[in-house]
Amino acid sequence: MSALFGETRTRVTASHALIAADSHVPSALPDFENATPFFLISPAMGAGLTQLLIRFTARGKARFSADWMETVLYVHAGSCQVRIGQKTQTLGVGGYAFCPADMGLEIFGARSGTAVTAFRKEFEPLDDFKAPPPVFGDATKVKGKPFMDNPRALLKTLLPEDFRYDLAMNIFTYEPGATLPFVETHIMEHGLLMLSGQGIYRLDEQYYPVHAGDVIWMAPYCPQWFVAMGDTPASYLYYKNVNRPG
Ligand code: UGY
Ligand code: MN
Repeated sequence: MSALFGETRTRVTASHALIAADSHVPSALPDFENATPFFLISPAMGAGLTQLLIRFTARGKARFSADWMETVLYVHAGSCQVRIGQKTQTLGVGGYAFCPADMGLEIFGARSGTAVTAFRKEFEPLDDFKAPPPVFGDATKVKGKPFMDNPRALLKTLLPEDFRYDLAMNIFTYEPGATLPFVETHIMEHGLLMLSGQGIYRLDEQYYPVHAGDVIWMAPYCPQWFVAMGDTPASYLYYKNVNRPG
């Protein structure tokens, strides 16, 4: 969108935000080399998570040290290597990884043009459950399941459905015209990246045109609904906090 008259689709409210690519502003971090972080969702706006886009140039690397934060990341362009503890894996487009709290995470050997989205939150232990182990995966190999019996709205659940994990990362893909079946209003929070296609997102009382590259934050209890539009399927990656009492 032209900024000639200060226009953008970006909106930030107390219950939700739409961050369009034309309003991204880079940060810099000491453990990032040939890698630029963009903090698109963070506690600074009232969110319980941080959603970070990392753009790499050749041989880019980024490191998060071991602390109370856990990280789940998804590669949406290019390729890189990811090390968690003793394990290293090469991730291409669709590759993902979960790094538990108290473990360090390194991304290195990135190709120029690599883009990674990372969701980070403070880990919430649960009663007698042990800490969750690291995960590496490839979303292109995960089968989508019809959401509420609709084969035109497919949901891929990327992390194990296991009470040790207090977050989920999923991919929702809608055929043109398919919708979220009702206006969801729930205690869980979302961070979201539109991966492809376009549609209309209802957030609270507003209806927003959205397309690939847009980022959305939905606070707990933000009413939400989506319809895919256009000639191609619309797909989004999203984070959700799960498996813990409110
Ligand atoms: O998992 C979810 O809450 C999902 N159905 N929400 C959403 O797509 N906005
Ligand atoms: Mn939801």
